[in-house]
Amino acid sequence: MPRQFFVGGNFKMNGTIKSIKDIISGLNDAKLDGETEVVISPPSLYLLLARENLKKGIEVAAQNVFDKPNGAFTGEISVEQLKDSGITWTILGHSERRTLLAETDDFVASKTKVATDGGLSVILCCGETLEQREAGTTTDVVTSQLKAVADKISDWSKIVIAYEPIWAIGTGKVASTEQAQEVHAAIRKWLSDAVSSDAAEATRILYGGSVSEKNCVELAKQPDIDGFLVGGASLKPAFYDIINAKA
Ligand code: G2H
Repeated sequence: MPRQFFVGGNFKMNGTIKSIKDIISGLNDAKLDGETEVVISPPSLYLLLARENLKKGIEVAAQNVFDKPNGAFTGEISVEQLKDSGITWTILGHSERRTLLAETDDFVASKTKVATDGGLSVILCCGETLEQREAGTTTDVVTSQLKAVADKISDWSKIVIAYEPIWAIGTGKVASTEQAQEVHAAIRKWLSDAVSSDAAEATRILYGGSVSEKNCVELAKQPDIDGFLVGGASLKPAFYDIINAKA
């Protein structure tokens, strides 16, 4: 079965009630490729607003979830609360959280397990720094981030992997199509070796890092690139072109 093209919009810590409503009404009215699965991820404060205003068929993702059930965890949001609000996805392991908030591979894996066990789908991010790329350790870094998850879960059917080289995030420096395809193929091979050939065949692997309406079409032609996780461009009408990259 061919893998369905997937485009996620990671708004990060951007937006206001007005600007998010504007983005949503733009998406509701835009002519979007019906073959592409689309998920948007506003800041947690605006998740419900997004869900209530967005048309059916486009899903909403949190940018994080905690790995414990409801309780005394100030500032956190649970899987149960997301599901109660109609939020069906969460991003986990974004490099901004790994770096700025010191999230470890193990913590990301624990959250991924609790999220998928609880019925959420997960956009699981991985990626290397410029130093790691220059040292030739990209595949080792990325696969060890993923191995931490494989050590805790065996069912990858609710996971979409997002490969996001840290040096390409928000910098305007997109990975070349060859660089991206090479890592995506390595991730797929790792899935085949470490999880199963079925998981390797079925799991979507997205590219993220300065994706724009200008570079998306070439990237989308690569055999192991199954979509994008889009940051800055997801706040603009360019997002429609990225959703339609395969059309
Ligand atoms: C990478 C990406 C979205 P941007 O973080 O997750 O952001 O497209 O702004 O580089």
